[in-house]
Amino acid sequence: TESNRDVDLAKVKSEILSKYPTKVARKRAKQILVSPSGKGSTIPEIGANVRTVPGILTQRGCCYAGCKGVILGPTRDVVNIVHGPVGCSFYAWLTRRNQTRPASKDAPNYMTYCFTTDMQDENIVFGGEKKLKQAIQEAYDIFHPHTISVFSTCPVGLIGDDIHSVCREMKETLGINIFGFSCEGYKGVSQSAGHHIANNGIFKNVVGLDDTIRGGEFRINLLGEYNIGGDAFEIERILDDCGISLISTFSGNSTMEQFANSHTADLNVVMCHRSITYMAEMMEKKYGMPWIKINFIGARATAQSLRKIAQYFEDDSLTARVEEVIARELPPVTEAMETARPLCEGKLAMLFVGGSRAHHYQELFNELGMKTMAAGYEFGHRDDYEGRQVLPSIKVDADSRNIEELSVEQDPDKYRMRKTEEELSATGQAYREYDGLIPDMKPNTFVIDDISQYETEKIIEAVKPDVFCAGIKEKYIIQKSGVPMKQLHSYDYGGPYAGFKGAVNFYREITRMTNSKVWSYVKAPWEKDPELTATYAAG
Ligand code: CFM
Ligand code: HCA
Repeated sequence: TESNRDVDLAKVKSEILSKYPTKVARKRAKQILVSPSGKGSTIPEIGANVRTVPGILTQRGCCYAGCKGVILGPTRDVVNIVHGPVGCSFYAWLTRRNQTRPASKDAPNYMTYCFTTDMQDENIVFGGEKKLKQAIQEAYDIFHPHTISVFSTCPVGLIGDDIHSVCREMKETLGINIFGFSCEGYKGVSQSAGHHIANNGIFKNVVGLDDTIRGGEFRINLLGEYNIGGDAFEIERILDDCGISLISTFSGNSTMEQFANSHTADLNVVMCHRSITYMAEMMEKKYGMPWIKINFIGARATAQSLRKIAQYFEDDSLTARVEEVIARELPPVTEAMETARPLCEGKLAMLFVGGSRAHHYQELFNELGMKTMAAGYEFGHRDDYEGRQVLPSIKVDADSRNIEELSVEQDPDKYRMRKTEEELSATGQAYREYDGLIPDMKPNTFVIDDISQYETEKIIEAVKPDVFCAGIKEKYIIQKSGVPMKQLHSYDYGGPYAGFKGAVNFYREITRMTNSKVWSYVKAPWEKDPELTATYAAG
């Protein structure tokens, strides 16, 4: 079956909703938007960051996944102990493809290990604090790490173990940095709560502990880049070529030492707004460090982001160097784009991923001339969808910035980080960023929050996209319906897809997938099984 771009999406929506109980339908109606295009005041509201109705098969994960797996997962020199049943820890063992490159052969890298207290029934009844203490001691005796962190999973919250007092006690006893995260899986409605807990914990316990990473003229932190499939390596390469010093990345290819020094940078650049803007805002408030939003997914977006960083520093030599790098990097990317485009142009994509990629990856599909027919986040908040106004930052003299602790109140003018609206219009720089998924959608498209398996199948049936992007739980049902499926979480063992080289990899991958004939031989369950079709029709 051919893809169908002219399908009546409002009808598809009402068909989907008609199968739900009234209350569920009312809730889902707010989370499914048809043709949400339009900028400025016409941006529609979306229901987001709300509880999934029990019984619906969601793509979402839990708070613990967001804290331990996502934010702390890519940091190699911390022993992450999961306090909970072994299954919780095993779940998070190398399932996210965050790569790492230790500085030397002897530098610590605990990422390949899986540490857990392995709580048993007996610990649930009598408490697990002793066991946690023992686990910390054992990890210390075997590995001698400089940092240990502890993550609570659901049962710990239910029985009330005080992991923080255990951490404090062991920190005192062992003389190393030990801290805990109360990131029980059930907290919040998705991974998102875990991001927030992780940000707060790193900020409180690590950021600002050290200031020995020196040197570099243009010092930045890259926030919200997790080195999936080696993305951070490509971005590191580009920044290095531009002469921009990366003090720390939160948290792709990272170390605790980098976090500890991150407050000494001049600027925070934020890539995944969903998971890490908390950190940018806390650093702005406490250390007076401005932040800007960037995106290294897509060749044009990468070039634009580099220019935005250079613009912030207002330095001619940096600007020249950035332009040199762009001029050198773009031609081979453009060539690859031009080769891929005739094979991809006009095809349809659907993207349902986490909290920022369903938006960022549309850049790459645009470059291929493909239309994103439907997109949505698992756990994005309204600002990720609708966008929020971000005023450009003004340069702050790093020397006048008190990196110990800035009191914003003391001298608001000196430490003001963002231009006011009056200043913007005075400079003619009346540019306000309005960044969000909905403003970028084309007419006759869907935006769907927390899409379910049932909705996924119905939309595939109606539209038959040329490629569907999501995660491992969705992969095989999508392929069984005869649609090529690209994982945008793990990249299916491919990547990197960020930066210039990443764009070329992505063009090739999507060209290969959308031009393969094998998918036309697969019959969807509803195509080959009349009984199933009848069951569906009967609802
Ligand atoms: Fe940010 Fe991420 Fe994402 Fe995310 Fe994630 Fe991820 Fe994702 Mo999976 S931090 S919101 S919680 S970009 S793990 S690297 S791929 S769902 S879209
Ligand atoms: C997570 C991590 C995840 C899962 C990906 C997937 C990732 O949310 O726990 O479902 O394929 O990127 O690894 O988002």
